[in-house]
Amino acid sequence: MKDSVSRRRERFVGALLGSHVGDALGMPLEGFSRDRLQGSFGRVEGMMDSRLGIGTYTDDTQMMIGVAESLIDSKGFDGMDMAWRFIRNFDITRGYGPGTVQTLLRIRKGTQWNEASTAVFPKGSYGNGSAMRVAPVGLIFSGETAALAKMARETSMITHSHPLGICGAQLQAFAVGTAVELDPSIGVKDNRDRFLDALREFSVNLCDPFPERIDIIAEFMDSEPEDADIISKLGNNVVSVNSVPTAIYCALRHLDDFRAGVLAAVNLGGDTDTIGAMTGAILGAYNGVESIPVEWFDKLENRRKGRDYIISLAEKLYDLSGKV
Ligand code: R7I
Ligand code: MG
Ligand code: MG
Repeated sequence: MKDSVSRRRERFVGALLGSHVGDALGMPLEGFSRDRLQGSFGRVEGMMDSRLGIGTYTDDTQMMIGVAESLIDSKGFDGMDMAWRFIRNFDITRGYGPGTVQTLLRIRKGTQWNEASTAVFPKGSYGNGSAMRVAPVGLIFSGETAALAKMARETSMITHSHPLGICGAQLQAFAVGTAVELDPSIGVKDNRDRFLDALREFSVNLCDPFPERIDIIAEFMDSEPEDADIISKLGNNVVSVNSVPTAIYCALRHLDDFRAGVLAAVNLGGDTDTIGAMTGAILGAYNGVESIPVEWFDKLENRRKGRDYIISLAEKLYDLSGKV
């Protein structure tokens, strides 16, 4: 049996690579409604080729890399440094949200990192762009709820300063942090209950309608909702409140089965790469990198800042955790 240190390190790697896997699985399908997806492909069961190539990540993983790089090199949060990581890594072909593009352009032209996010939306964006990249924060602050919430807020402020954008990032970070803290040997049923209890307690401090979305997730756990129900009650689009709870639901439903969870997420259609990435981060944090199917692991893009680089970032985050 593996010792708990190496096991925890594998779970950090699982979270970051789990995000890459979910992103790459969803990338060819982003924007397809569930019905169009079903009509075109039937049920998706594996990684498909697409415009960027099989196993390639999008803005979700590219920005998560920026969050991790900045936390590691700054040994904590430095807003200007993180913003510039986003700018230096930026590759438009990976498919960025319009608000994020405009915000990063502003910062590049000299606006302060915490003043640029109203570039497009006067109250800041409530897209899911700050939740999709936040897994590193959940990992290094797992078990430290106040610090996790503060750090998730700060990383969100760079591009997503709307309260709903911030709360979405906080909830996703908390889900990743909770997943990495739970002991899988306790059993999936008990862990699901513990996870839900933790989410309920955490969501009390989040803006509406996040708390009620957690209640819906809990109700869904006691039933077998159809995809149409999940989409109508939790959502599957680029808005944070209509995607973070959906990813958490998919992860909780398949808590000990990485493959089933990310496939459930991607097959809902809509913002498939992002809901896939967020689900993959949670499930990778719970189950570890070994839970990622080998045929998917082998297909992950491994050029500059690809799979091996992401693994090295996860290991550095592990070394940093508890020290910031
Ligand atoms: O959140 P963001 O970075 O986009 C992320 C998405 C993911 O699916 C990625 O995979 C990538 O494809 O893009 O980009 P934003 O532009 O900040 O937000 C996304 C969208 O949410 C916007 O284009 C709007 O449609 C919507 N939105 C808002 N609409 C009205 N008012 C976000 N904030 C607002 C708002 O305040
Ligand atoms: Mg994307
Ligand atoms: Mg997306």
